[in-house]
Amino acid sequence: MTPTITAFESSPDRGRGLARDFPVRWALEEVGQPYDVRLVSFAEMKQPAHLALQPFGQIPTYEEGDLAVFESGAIILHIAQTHTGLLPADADARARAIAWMFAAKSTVEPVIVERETAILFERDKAWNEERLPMLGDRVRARLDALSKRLGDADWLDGAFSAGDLLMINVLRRPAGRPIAEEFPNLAAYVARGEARPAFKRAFDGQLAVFEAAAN
Ligand code: GTB
Repeated sequence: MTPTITAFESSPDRGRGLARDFPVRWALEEVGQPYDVRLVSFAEMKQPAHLALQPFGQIPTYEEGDLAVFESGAIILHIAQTHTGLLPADADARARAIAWMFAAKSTVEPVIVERETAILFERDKAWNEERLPMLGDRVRARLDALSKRLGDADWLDGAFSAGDLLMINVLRRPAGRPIAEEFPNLAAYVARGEARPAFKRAFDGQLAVFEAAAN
């Protein structure tokens, strides 16, 4: 059965692959699973039909027959567990790859999102100028640890996995990327992810939606 995901009708990221439908598209492309995309407006996301799928009125969602899943990390874990290509077959290696998925979403992403919020929405606050360097240093501390663990490996733990997919997606965020680029191995890691054919297909898919909405 072909799954359906939801995405912004007109993404505020202007087609840069920064909204959270993007890693879901990337995961689906990695495993070769065709999918449909239902585009939703901001108003539709707050209506009962969408809230039944996503209680917080956000994208992305994932529907497949009777199954409806929300939260991009949970959707990607479901895709990875029901297809081959994003998680190792060996149980221990699989547990470690899932740990990297959680590390991306709950250890690295929060410090980047906090910096992003300060840059985008708190510029007018009296304390912003004083707080920004501290938020940058918090991101830098996480990425320093990540850089040390990655070392000169291509991926975080053996073959490319859903853990790499989520980590690279997080490092691409505008408040993280310039700091990631201070670490040559992390810059190369992000570039390796972006060079994957599945990444490119996912990127082109979301860009086509933005361009169609803009014309
Ligand atoms: N934890 C949830 C998940 O991972 O699925 C978070 C989902 C989420 O934040 N969705 C956002 C959303 O629907 C879109 S991606 N927001 C609407 C709302 O809350 O009303 C966040 C996002 C939006 C825009 C950009 N951008 O323009 O660069 C980047 C990321």
